Amino acid sequence: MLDRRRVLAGVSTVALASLVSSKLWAATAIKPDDASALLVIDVQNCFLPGGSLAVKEGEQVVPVINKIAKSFANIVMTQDWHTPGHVSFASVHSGKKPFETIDLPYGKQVLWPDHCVQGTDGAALSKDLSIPQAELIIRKGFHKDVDSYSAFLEADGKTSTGLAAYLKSRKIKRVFVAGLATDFCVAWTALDARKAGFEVYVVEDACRGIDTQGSLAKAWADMAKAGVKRIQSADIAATA
Ligand code: VGL
Ligand code: ZN
Repeated sequence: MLDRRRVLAGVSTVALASLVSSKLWAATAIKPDDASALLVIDVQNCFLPGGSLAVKEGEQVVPVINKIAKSFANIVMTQDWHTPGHVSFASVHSGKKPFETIDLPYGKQVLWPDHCVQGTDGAALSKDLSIPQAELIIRKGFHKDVDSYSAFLEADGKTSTGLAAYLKSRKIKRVFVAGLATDFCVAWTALDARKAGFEVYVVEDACRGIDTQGSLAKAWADMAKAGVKRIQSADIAATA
């Protein structure tokens, strides 16, 4: 029986519920604290327009990262930092082209155009980043025969960059990951951060992906399964 009173009661319950949830939402905007760190991954010229491994819309992450950075007391940046002739470059494997894969002793490796060679302008961080308070820059991928998408562990799965120990000694419990590329260095960093015991958030609109052979969808699925939280920059409270 659906009389007028009952319909009205139903409407007001819905209205009340949405009011409460919007209030709750405002109250639960994420506030980075002293135990939180922002990890800014590989915002380097090679991955930006005109770069040798340019990520589509890569430049769009820069203003978003600059904005959220204001909410963090702790920020670490990373730099992909390869030797000339690095094993991840298609140019050193005869007959291979960029985006093809090969089997290396540590597993499958996607081959890339030459990029982020140590000391070159392509390897430099974007001049448009404005994060003077960043306290550490982790360079990775500097062993000629091993790649390192992750800021924590090289692709052999065992050589550490030292980042987990650094963050733990600084009493960091939560990491927020942003940068390039969502499906490689961001995702591998987020997954290794979970393995190292951190609470992990990936800020989706502060990242862009390469998306080769389904890599972007797979990365989000792997991250969801590992308990990585997918958020937007607007979910982060505006001040620290
Ligand atoms: C990256 C491919 C090769 C990244 C680095 O920063 O995501 N992708 N090297
Ligand atoms: Zn690389």
